[in-house]
Amino acid sequence: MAQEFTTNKQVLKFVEESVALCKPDNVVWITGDEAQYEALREEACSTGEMIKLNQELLPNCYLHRSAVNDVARVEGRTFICTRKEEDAGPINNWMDPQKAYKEVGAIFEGAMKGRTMYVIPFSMGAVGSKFSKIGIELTDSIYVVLSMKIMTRVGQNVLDALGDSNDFVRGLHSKADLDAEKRYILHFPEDNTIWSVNSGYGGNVLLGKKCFALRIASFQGKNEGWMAEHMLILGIENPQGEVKYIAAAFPSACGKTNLAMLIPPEIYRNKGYKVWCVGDDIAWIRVGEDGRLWAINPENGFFGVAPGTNMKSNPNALLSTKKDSIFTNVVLNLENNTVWWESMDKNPPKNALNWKGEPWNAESGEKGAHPNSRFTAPAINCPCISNQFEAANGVPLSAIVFGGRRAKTAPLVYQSRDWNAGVFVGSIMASETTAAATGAVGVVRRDPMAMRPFVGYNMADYFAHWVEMGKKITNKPQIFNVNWFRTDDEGNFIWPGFGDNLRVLEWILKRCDGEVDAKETAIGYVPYAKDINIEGLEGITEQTIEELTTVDKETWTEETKGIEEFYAQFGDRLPKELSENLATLKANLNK
Ligand code: OXD
Ligand code: MN
Repeated sequence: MAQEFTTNKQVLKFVEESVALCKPDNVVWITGDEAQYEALREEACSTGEMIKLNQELLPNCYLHRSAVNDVARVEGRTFICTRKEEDAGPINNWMDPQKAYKEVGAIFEGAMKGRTMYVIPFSMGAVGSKFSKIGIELTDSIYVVLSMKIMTRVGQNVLDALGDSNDFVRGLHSKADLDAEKRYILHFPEDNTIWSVNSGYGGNVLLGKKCFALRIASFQGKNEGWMAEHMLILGIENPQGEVKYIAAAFPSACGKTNLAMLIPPEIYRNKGYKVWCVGDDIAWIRVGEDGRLWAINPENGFFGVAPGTNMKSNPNALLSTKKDSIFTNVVLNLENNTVWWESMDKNPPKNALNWKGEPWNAESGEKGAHPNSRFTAPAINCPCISNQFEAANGVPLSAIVFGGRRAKTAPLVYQSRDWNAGVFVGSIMASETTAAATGAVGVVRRDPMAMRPFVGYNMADYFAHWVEMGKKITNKPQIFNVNWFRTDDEGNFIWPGFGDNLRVLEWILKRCDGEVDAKETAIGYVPYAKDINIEGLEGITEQTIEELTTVDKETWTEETKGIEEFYAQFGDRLPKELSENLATLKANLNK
């Protein structure tokens, strides 16, 4: 009986209506009880949905393979269903909500026949914190249940915290037939509702993540005066033991997880610097009573890109996956029943299955793991998880950082002149596309605040919301842009990246504290080469830093044309603060 879990009429109604639509054979409420999870793991292993890995080397870890046509977010099939099309804006796909409920409802009709519907009550943010939000996801996938357990806080205590309130997001997911032609990821921000059908890929089906914590939450944030951003949050502890926090937005698969968990270079470690990870993907940000911005990570785990994660690039992430984790679309090492992916180490297994489950050998020259293969790991496993990870009010932000993957244009780092100039900097972000979404890889596209695929309403209004927020923050963080990906004429990255990015973050914090001067350029302030600490860094000289921080007028003049084109789509809805900043940039470039 559902009433044993909650008497919340709205929750019961949502479940009943969804049962009537999807017609599952059974309904199971997820209580957070370990015995229930264990039974589900066993069931998933018995059907082949998951594979139990070596329990000595990887306790409580499992491998899952998605359908081969279902390996990434599908932006082309992701819709914002607002009553008015203009409220979804020119960047989002839009569908009329009535049409969406009807047409996609027909796909959900009877989709769970012969299956079980799982009811997952989950909290984004610590259960009961006033900054947290609750959702109920209904799904026919055990993989989703077990992944949601890692990525969010799940269970009876969430229903108890919700009580009789109607303030929860309704998420309905069915794998249906995994038919790519009938795959839809629909958001109804005006109804607090998400529908996802015909996919089993995490980014499309773990509804707490992109769908709720970014698309629906960004809409809620606009209405309620806060912000939901595609940002990592990290704390930098100096040798005196003071911790300062930075939130940073990068497009998908551009190294947010690596930056969030970075290991300081040796000379910093020796001095006593430490880096603490609060979150690697999403930040919910509010203005605190002290007029500063405070951020929480609403998630409970990491859904990280596996290839490229290794003991050099990100030991903390790799160590986070050593227990209680789920791997998706990686190589299965048949020699010891563990997992492997490209560049995990230099020893690909000889006897192995690739991400599709086919016999595979590295000598074939083909990749064994899918480029967007993932690990889903509990945040508490991370050796550098911040002691503020659960803090109900979050952490205060000293700086906001934007960054993209740009071979030329953007310098290693620059600081915006003020808040609105910072909003402009975020709005003009561009990056080369990656495998995290379906489509061509390596194409430069505008990805404002790294939120292009994730703003749940008109992006022009989202920019306006940033400008509005600026008026409420009396103690503003400074805003910066970084680019770790500048290349030389041979296409090699110039900046070493990874742990050495701390050298740039150190400059950023010094700027926040007014400890160093900077050079004014057309786009903002760049460092004097001497102020980036290159001690102990092989092959990098002050001259290299000079090169990395140049602002080339010609390239930037070209860039302004792209910005103008991008802005033109928003017409009159574009906030004047942004057109003014574009005009300033053009004037600066003409000086
Ligand atoms: C992610 C993404 O999975 O941005 O975090 O695609
Ligand atoms: Mn992301």
